[in-house]
Amino acid sequence: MIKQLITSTILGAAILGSQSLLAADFTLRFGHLANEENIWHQAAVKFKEEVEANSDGRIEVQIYPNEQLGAEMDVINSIQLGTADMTITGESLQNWAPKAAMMAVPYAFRDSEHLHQAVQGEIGDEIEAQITERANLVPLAWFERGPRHLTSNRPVRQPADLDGIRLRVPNVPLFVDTWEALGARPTPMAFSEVFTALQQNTIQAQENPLSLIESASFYEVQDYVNLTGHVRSWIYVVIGKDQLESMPEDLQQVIFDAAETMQSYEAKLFEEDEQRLRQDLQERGMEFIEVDTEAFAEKARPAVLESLNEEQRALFDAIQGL
Ligand code: 2Q2
Repeated sequence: MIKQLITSTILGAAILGSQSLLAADFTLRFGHLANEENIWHQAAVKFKEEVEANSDGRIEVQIYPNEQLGAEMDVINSIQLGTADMTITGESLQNWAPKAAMMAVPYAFRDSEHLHQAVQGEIGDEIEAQITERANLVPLAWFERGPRHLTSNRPVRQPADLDGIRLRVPNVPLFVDTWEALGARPTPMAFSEVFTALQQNTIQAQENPLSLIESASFYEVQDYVNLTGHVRSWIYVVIGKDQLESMPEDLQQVIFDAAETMQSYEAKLFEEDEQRLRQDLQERGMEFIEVDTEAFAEKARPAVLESLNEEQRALFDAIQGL
């Protein structure tokens, strides 16, 4: 009898213990465009660890870097259809929610502090609300990004130096308008295609923060970082609204808490990264070019203003007033 009891207790414990090996109640498929080297990925891993530990394994997070789950626009569509759950996205959301254009308006933010004020105040709230309303996505965390710079194989100091250069931009209508006005030939393209397109000379330039220039190894196919600093921006980690709401409240709280931890973890990595990046890219052979940023801003400004619709213009003015 005693022996039987012990046996069944051991058996019971074994079954209970093995529960964590069984499928979780919820699986979150989290795809993003950066690779494993990038701090976005490291932040995503932090989120996964937190969620899995704090939900006692009831939620599993699967991370797919390098657009393995699809390009940015495709993953957004997949989340809306329910075949993916989370991603990292920003100004591309203007294709659904026009106010998301404010996340990356050329020459809109004076500095990092100005950007923080916008994101953390009413302007950020308004943008987030529209993203949820129009794209059915809930922003969970935001990351500041380094300024976007133009890379190329010839130095660009003045807008005239662009001289019709074929330039890849993300799927962001405002970027297309701006670069056309500056005298380049912008082409929207998914991030995962950029390296090969540069290598094959289908495009001759691209623009991104130093962080992605480094992690995507663009230094292998581009010689110059032209310090245009034309865009300051932030990005959101988003989850499908339906997916979030399908979870019981205690698990939703686990998600929110993990997102908060991820956000501060990423902010720390971002600070460290920004200090290291320029030197690293120089060591890898890239030359940094000082640019006549005034000339660029002046030439771009009318195109930027013209491409803003009424609601975007109102928000843009509010940002300028901060
Ligand atoms: O160049 C890229 O693809 C990124 O740096 C984009 O700016 C970013 O992914 C935006 O498309 C965000 O929505």
